[in-house]
Amino acid sequence: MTITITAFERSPDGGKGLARDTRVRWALEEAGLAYEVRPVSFAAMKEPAHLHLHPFGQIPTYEEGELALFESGAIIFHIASHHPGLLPDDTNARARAVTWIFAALNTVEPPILEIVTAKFQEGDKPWSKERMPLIADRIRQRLNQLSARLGDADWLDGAFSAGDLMMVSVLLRLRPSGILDEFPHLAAYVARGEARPAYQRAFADQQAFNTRPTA
Ligand SMILES: N[C@@H](CCC(=O)N[C@@H](CS)C(=O)NCC(=O)O)C(=O)O
Repeated sequence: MTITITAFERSPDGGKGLARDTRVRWALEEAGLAYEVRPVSFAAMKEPAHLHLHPFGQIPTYEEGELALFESGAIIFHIASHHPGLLPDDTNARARAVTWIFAALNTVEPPILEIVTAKFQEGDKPWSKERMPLIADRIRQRLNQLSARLGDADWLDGAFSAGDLMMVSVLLRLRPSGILDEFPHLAAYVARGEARPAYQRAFADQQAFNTRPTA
C-alpha cells in the first residue's frame, strides 16, 4: 500500500532537516518503507482539504490506504508498531521505548520550542531579549537531567529505538542555539543518531526536496 506523507512545499529552514517531516522520513527509512511526499503550501495547509487530514493545519500527515494520521508522535508510533526495527519485542522494553517517545515530545521538546516562539513570533517585543536567557536555562535544566540519565550509553534504553529517534530529532532543533554543545554526552548521542544510514537518507531526501528548482 502506498504511504504518502506531507511536508512544507519549501521548509523555512531551507533543508536543514528541522521540519517534522524529517523524523517521519527517518522512521520510514529505518523500517525500510518506500513513501511519497506531497508538498503543501502555507496557504493550502489552512484550507479544508488539508484540515480534513490535519485539524490544526500543519505538517506532517501520513496516509496509508484508508488510514490518515497527524502528529509526528502518533505517526512514528504507528510505523514502529507495525514494522520491525524501531521497538523491542520484549513487552516491558517496548513500553519503556514508547515512554521515551512521550518524554521527547512532552518534556524535552516544549522548552526547546520556546526558542522558536521567542525568536520568530515575539522577536519584535521589547521584552523578547530578556526572555531568552530564561528559556535557555529551562532547556539546560532538562538537558542536564537527560544527560545524567543517558550517561555514556549509546542509546537511552539498550538498543536504538523509536524513543531515540524522537529524542535525537527533538535535540537536533537545538543545534543552531549552540546549547547542545554544552552537553558532550548529548552532542555525541545526537551525532550517533545522525550517523545512522536511515537518518542520512532521510536528511538527504528532505534536503533535495527543499532545494529542488522551482517549476
Ligand atoms: N505536534 C505536532 C506539531 C506539528 C508542527 O508544528 N508542524 C509545523 C512544521 S514542523 C507546521 O506545520 N507549522 C506550520 C503551522 O503551524 O502553520 C507534531 O509533532 O506533528
